[in-house]
Amino acid sequence: MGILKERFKAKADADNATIKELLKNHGTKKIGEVTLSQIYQGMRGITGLVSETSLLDAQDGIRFRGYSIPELQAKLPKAPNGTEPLPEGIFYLMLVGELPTEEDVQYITSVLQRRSHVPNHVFSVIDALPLSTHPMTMFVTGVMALQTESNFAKAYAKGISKKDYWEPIMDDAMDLIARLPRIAAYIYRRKYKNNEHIEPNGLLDWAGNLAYMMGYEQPGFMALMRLYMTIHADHEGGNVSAHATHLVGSALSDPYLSYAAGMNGLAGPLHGLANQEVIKWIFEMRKELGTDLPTKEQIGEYVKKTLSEGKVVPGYGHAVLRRTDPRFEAQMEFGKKHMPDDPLVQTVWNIYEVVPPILKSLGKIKNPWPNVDAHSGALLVHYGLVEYEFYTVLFAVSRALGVLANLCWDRALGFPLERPKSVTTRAVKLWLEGKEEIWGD
Ligand code: CMX
Repeated sequence: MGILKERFKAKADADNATIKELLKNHGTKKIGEVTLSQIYQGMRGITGLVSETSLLDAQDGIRFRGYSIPELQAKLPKAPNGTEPLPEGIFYLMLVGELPTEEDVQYITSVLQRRSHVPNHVFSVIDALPLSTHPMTMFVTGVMALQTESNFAKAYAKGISKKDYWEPIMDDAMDLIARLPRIAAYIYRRKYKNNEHIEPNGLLDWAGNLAYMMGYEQPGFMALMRLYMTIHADHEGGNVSAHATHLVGSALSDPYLSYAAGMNGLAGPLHGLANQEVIKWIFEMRKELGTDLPTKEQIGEYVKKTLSEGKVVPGYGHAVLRRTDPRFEAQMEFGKKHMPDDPLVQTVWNIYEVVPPILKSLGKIKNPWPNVDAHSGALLVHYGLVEYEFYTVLFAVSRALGVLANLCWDRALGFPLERPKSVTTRAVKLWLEGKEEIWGD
C-alpha cells in the first residue's frame, strides 16, 4: 500500500491547497438558485455536493476523472489476452487521479489478493439468514458483520488526529473491496448452487476471481465481469448509493457502515435493483406472449399495458442523463461481439427501438432513453446466470470502487458533517406570507 498511499497523499495535499485558494478567491460566488419546486422534487438539479471521482453530463454521459467510457475501454490496462479493462484500473484512476500503468494495475490486484481473507463469523452471520432472503439483504448483512474489522473505527476509538483520518479509511476501503467478491460469491453459491463453495484462485484478477468463485470460468463471462465491474463503478455523487455512502461517512461512520448504507439504497427498484426488474419484466412478457422473441408490435403493446397498470418501464429514464446511457452502449457493443444471435439480447435491442417513442409520447418523462440496467441482465443470462435476484449484488461489488474511493477523498479533503436545512410546508406557507424566514444559517 506504500506507493498508493504516497501518490494519494501527494495529490490530496495539492488538491487541498487548490481548494483553499479557490474558496479564498471565490467562496461567496453563487453556483445556482433553488426553487420551491426543487425542494419538493428530490432536490433534482441542485448542485450541492463535491464528488471528485467522476462527473455526469446530461448529454455526454459519465466521465471518470475526465475520461469517457469508450476512452477508458481503449486506455485502461487489460488482463493478459483480455479484451476488456481491468476494474482495478478505474479504481486507481478514481483514487490517484491519473491513468494507471500495467504495473500499477498489477500492484492493485496483488494488494486486493493479499487482503481478501473474510473471517468465518461473516459466513456464519449470512448462514443464519433463511435461504429465501434476498441476496442484497444477505450482502449488506455480510458487510455489516465484517465491520468488526474496521481499522478506522479502532483508530478513532484510540483518538486519531483529524489530519490522519484518510489513512485507516483507505485501509478499510482496500480491505472491503478485496473481500466483497468472496462475500458475493458465497451468497450466490449458498442460495443457488447447493451451498457448494469454490475457493478463491490466487492467480486471477479481482473481477476474474469473482467470476471463478461464482462458478463461471468461461473467458467470455470473465471478460463481461471485467467490463461490468468497470462501467458500474461510479456515477458522480448525487445518486442514491453514492450520496448515502458519502452522507453516512460524513458522520465519521467507518467505510463498512457507510458502504452498507449506500448499498441499502442501491437495493431500491428505482436505482440498482432495476437490473433485476428488467429481466423479470422481460421474462414475464415472454411467458405471457408465449415466445422467446416477441415482435416489436407485441413489445409495444406490452409496454403500454405496463404503463396503464401504473408501473414504470424498468431500465428506462434517468434523473440526470438525457440520452442513451453510454454504459448501455458499451454493453450493446459487447453483445454484438459475443452473442449477436441470442434471442434475449435481441429482445433488449428491440425494446430499445420500441420504448423511447412510447415514453416520449407521454410528454412527462424527461429521459425516454435506456440506462445501464436495461442491458446488463441479458448478457448475464447468456452465460447461464439466470438468477436475476442476484444481479444487484454484482452492481454493489462494482459500486464499492467508486463510493469507497470517494470516502478516501472525503476524509483527505476534510469534508465536514453533511447537514442540509429542511423545512415544513407550514413554514413554507408562512414564508410565502412574509411571516417567517426559512433560510438555513
Ligand atoms: N417508465 C414509466 N414512467 C417513468 C419512467 C419509466 N421508465 N421514467 C420516468 N417516469 C415517470 C416518473 O415516474 C414521473 O412520473 P410522475 O410525474 O407521475 O411521478 C415522470 O415520468 C417524470 O419523471 P422524470 O423526471 O423523467 O424522472 P425522475 O428523475 O423522477 O426518475 C428514474 C428517474 C430513473 C427514477 C425513472 O426514470 C424511473 O423510475 N425509471 C425506471 C427505473 C429504472 O430504470 N431505474 C434505474 C436508474 C439507473 C440506476 O440508478 O441504476
